[in-house]
Amino acid sequence: MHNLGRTRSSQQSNHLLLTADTFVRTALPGMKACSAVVHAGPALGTKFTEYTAEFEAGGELGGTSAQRFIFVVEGGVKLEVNRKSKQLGARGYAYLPEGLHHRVTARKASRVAVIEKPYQALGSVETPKLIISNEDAVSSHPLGDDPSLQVKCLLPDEMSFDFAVNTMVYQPGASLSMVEMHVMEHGLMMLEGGGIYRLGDSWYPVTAGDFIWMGPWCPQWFGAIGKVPAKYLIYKNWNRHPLAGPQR
Ligand code: UGY
Ligand code: MN
Repeated sequence: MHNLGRTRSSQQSNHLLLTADTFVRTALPGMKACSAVVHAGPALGTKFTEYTAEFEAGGELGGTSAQRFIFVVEGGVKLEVNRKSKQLGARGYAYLPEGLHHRVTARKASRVAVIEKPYQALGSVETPKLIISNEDAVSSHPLGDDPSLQVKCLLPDEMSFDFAVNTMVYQPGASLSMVEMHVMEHGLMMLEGGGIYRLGDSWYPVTAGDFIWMGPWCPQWFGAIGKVPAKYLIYKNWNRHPLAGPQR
């Protein structure tokens, strides 16, 4: 049925909500049998890029000059790096340092969240190394003292990393304990369930498949609604002084 121009998607100066009905697919250089739904990038004012790579069977991701983080949302991919080959199933992820040549291919139709960011070096601190893992292998901790809101940090707590990627799982009825306002920006992919996201001065119903960008100091709060837990994958810039930059 025609929706007469209505959508939950919304673009505002300090946040963006993109719902699947408004996704537009595009090819990025080097992609084969694969397309990208670009959710956020410098054209929006961000310091990172995030997109969903949608692979057909036999598809391949293109290259990047930046550091890259991939998270398998659905299906599975083969990662070839350092003359080794590794299969990443659902919830498998990898951190690929800037300049490390690699190939990502899919034998079956798959969806992968891809985050890319030019690396911001930190004096003499050594640059981060390759990581290949699965979210299932990471232990969770409660946010604050609320056991109904569990966080998994997918990257190590080390200053060498200039960004963080976490998953957050809210039991039905759980919420952030405060309206957060902070210098970091976020890229957020709703993976399961849903609820209400406060972004700036608006409250949005959100559900699995949605993407949200939150700019620096964007007021943000989430409460999970429904009978199943709500889960999202969330990026933030991290570990760098606010005066650091430009990145290149
Ligand atoms: O890490 C965070 O800043 C996180 N608590 N923000 C969010 O969930 N909107
Ligand atoms: Mn936050």
